[in-house]
Amino acid sequence: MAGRRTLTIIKPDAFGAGNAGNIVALLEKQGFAVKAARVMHMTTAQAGAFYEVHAARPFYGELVEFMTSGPCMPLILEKDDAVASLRTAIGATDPAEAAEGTVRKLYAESKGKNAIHASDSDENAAREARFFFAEADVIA
Ligand code: DGI
Repeated sequence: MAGRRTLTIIKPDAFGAGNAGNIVALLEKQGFAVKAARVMHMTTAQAGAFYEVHAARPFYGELVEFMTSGPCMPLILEKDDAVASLRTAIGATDPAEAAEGTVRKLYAESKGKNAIHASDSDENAAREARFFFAEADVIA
C-alpha cells in the first residue's frame, strides 16, 4: 500500500521570491496536510549528502550550488498516496514540460531552478524526512 507521507522542499528560488506561502496554500487546497516544516539555509555538505544519488550526474555541482544559494523550506506532507499525488502536483522537472496548474508550471523558471523537490518513492520519502526532521518535530 502506498504511504500517506512525503517530503517536499520549497527550493531557494521559490522561497527567495516569496512564493512559499502560495505553494503551501496550493498544496493544502489539493488536500495535503502539513505535518512538519522548517526554514533553513543548507550547507554544501548537507545539499551534497541530500542529492548524493545524483553525484555522478553532470549537473550535480550546479544543483548543490543552487540548493545552498539561499534559504529553503522542507516540509512533510500527508495525503492518501502522498508520493504519487505530490509528484503530479509539482509537475515535470523542466517547467517547460510541466502541466498547467502545477507548482513548477506556476513558479519554476528552468530545469535547474525548478521551485520544488518531491520524494520519488515511499522509501526515499522516509529517508528524506529523517534527513530534515527528528521524530519529535513531526505531528503524529
Ligand atoms: O525528481 P525531480 O526533481 O523532478 O528531478 P530529478 O530527480 O531528475 O533531478 C533532481 C534535480 O536535479 C532537479 O529537480 C533539478 C536538478 N536537475 C535535473 N536535471 C538537470 C538539473 N539541473 C540542471 N541544472 N540541469 C539538468 O539537466
